Amino acid sequence: MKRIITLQDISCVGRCSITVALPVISAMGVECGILPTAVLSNHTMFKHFTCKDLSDQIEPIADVWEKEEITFDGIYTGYLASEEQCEQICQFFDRFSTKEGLTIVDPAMADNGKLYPAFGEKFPAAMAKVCAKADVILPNITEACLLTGMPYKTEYDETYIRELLEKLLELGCGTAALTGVSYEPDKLGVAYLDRNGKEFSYFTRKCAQSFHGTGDLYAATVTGGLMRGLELGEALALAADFVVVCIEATASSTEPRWYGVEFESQIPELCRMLEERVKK
Ligand code: PXL
Repeated sequence: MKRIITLQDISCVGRCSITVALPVISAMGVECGILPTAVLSNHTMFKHFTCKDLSDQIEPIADVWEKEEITFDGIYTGYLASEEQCEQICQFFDRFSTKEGLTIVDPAMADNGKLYPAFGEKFPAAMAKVCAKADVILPNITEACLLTGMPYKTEYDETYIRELLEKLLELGCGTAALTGVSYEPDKLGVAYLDRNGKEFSYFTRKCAQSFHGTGDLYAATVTGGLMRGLELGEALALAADFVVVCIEATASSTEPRWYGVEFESQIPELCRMLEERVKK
């Protein structure tokens, strides 16, 4: 069984980061180790939150893993707590990434044209350095603009998306996969470009409602799919299909949308979708 390590926060309530990555990746048949970078009462889209930064734990934990010769087939990072922590995560990549292993960075820091509340203006430049270490990055359009300095647009064409992808590759990552791409009102999807010029895109129907935490659910599912041997395009498509299934399962819920998507009831469906695609 493949083993990955995911570095992101624990938001105790609100279905994001580790509370999504751990159940989803485990259900996909991949061992999921965690390195919590901060503990929050809940994610920062609620009105109030506490945050205990765990930066001082990263190095001692990494030291022990090195001593114990613990290795990972993949490293997957999400929400990070500070600019300094981004620097520490870069060092973690230098210590633990291997030629055969995969590094996946979701630069979870912004959406809908805005940085998340806990971050200052300098954060995107620090996250850009983490992206430089990745085989695959998974930004949404807002994050891609903040990482590259491109203007944020809600209406755009394929030329704009291609330019964003090219600029993202200039950060130094192997493949840039842009999420939340939409050229038609009822379609939403993902587009990637790799260093060899390979292009790919995949679209699903666009759901009427949006929920918090879908980016984390998307990145966790991509990570699980890649670790189970799917090609990048297949893993991106599986994750897009699974997020739609989860949003549709959540749509009738009366809970506010910052409680995230109901992925729990859809885990059997994820396993079914995955096994069908792994066999092909
Ligand atoms: O879903 C991304 C995310 C993860 N972790 C924390 C967040 C957010 C988005 O707001 O606040 C703590």
